[in-house]
Amino acid sequence: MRLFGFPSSGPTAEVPQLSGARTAGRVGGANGVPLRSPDAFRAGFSLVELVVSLGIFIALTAIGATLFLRATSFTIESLLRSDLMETAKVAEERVFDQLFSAKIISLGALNGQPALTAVLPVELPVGGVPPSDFFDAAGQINWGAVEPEGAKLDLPGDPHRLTITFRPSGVAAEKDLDLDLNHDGDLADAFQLGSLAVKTTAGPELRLVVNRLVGSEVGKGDFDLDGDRVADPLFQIAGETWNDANKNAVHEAGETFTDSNKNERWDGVLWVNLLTVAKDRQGRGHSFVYKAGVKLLNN
Ligand SMILES: [Ca+2]
Ligand SMILES: [Ca+2]
Ligand SMILES: [Ca+2]
Ligand SMILES: [Ca+2]
Repeated sequence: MRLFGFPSSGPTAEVPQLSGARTAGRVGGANGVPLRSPDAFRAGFSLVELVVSLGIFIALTAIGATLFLRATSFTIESLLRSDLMETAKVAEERVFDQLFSAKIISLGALNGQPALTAVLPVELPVGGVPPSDFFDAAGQINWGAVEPEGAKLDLPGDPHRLTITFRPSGVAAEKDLDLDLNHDGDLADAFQLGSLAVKTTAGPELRLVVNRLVGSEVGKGDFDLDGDRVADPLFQIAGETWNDANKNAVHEAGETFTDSNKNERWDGVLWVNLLTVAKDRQGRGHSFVYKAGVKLLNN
């Protein structure tokens, strides 16, 4: 049976014929093989064939459309999740590029948000050959920041530092995202939503993870990002314990420490803990946690 066929057009075109009409066109041929008139080959298809063909066509179209929509939805969701991961990863890498050789000078709050301030080794003229160096004439590191006008020393009364902080721009509600972001078993909590801001003292502000970074829990502060029941602040300095004499959460020269690994110096790690969220086209919330640490050489 032909599933698909169309009658020829023009004056000789026929209307679809029923099977009974076809047999009327038969004539006897050699060896008893029935011959069909030329018109019989242009006979088209029967009404039953038409209905069956249409039914199959409609069913295949419906299945194809469903599969297409599911594939499209899956692709869009995958792209969103990939984007969430990528923005968090890029932010971590940009921050660590800056902090890899930095000296952390404070970990505190700026405008009520967690803020990390550091100085970096900067290359400055020292005279002679080579004409510039990361060390001064006495062999000390030139601590400062690269400002828009060039490398600057961080001096009392003339600060040049790098500050990384959280800039709030809205609120993310668990109920809206349908995600238990703080892993406490309910969807009743809300969090600040914003961006990671990176800025030198004189420089323009660079914003990362724009409007997708989750800050502190509204009314509570730090919370557990990854479900291990331990709070994960945006910035966290961990490592060997020390007597934090000036209470800035940073180990500095002169603050005594417990030298657990007996290498005669303080060993610490700066953790940057990021939680990113976004909603897909169907309104479903997605989240991604990215925690990474960089070893500090603060002494
Ligand atoms: Ca919750
Ligand atoms: Ca945790
Ligand atoms: Ca300290
Ligand atoms: Ca040590």
